[in-house]
Amino acid sequence: MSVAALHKVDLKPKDYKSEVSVVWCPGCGYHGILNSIYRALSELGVDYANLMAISGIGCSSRTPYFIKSYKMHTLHGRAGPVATGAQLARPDLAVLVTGGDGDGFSIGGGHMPHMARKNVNMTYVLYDNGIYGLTKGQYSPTSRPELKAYTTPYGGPDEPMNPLLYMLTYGATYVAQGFAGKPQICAELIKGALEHKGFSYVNIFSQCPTFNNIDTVEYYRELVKEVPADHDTSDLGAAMELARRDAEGHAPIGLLYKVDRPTLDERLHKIVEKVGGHPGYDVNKIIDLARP
Ligand SMILES: Cc1ncc(C[n+]2csc(CCOP(=O)(O)OP(=O)(O)O)c2C)c(N)n1
Ligand code: SF4
Repeated sequence: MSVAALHKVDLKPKDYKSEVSVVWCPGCGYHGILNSIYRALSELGVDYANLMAISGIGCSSRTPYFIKSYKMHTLHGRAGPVATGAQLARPDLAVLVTGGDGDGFSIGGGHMPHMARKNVNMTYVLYDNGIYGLTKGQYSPTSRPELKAYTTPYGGPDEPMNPLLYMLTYGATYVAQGFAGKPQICAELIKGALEHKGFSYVNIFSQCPTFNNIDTVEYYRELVKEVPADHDTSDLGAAMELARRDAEGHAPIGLLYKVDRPTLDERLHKIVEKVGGHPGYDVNKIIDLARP
């Protein structure tokens, strides 16, 4: 996140609520994630005049409506590229992307590697409920084959992908995982992600009681296990090992990986500086190059 947005105001979590009422089903894990976002913003003292919340399409992508900030509700799978544009145009803004597993890793899967690899200075919170919620329950890239869903009435024909392992492979500089049923941990992880300079990714397991009848709160409670206190968060190999899950199949929750690397806007700025670029540059010099 841009330092320009941090530690600027003294606001309570509720002060980040917009005037729009939350539309999610009762019992949806997204309520917990949203509250964790409010809490993280409040604890960091983020000035909402410098905050840009951007989403794709899905239940999770409704999040920006509920946050007091500048915002964009874009197209399915395209929140990341739109956010990259916003961040590069205004590196002083804090950019927060929210979206679902279908939005991020199905239709948006082509953009994920490049946001991470380029180390775009923004935070991506992915609400992972193992289903397409808004379109009434089709299986997603994180669904387990056991899930009998709308388009897979006999179960899924393939294995789920591993969001954490993908992001570690793509080169994200902050990779964490939470569970909506543990809002305190989620708030801490989102806070760390927002504070981090670089591409930060937080995967949050979240129950969809309306359409996913196997990834329940109880299932996730059994699934997750906190990252060991002695885990070295600068060790990529150790982070990948955790992401692959332990012998009992537990999914890690906590911070897996965090390193410092120059961000895309820093690198671009250096290039502009090197060539002496400035807003008043005479564009005719470039046009002249094309003359026969
Ligand atoms: C280009 C395009 N294809 C398909 C859709 C239909 N669509 C709307 S939301 C959605 C997926 C929602 O699932 P997910 O991204 O996991 O978010 P959730 O609703 O579970 O939060 C799809 C396929 C669309 N809006 N645009
Ligand atoms: S359909 Fe599922 S993901 Fe969407 S609001 Fe309802 S419970 Fe949440």
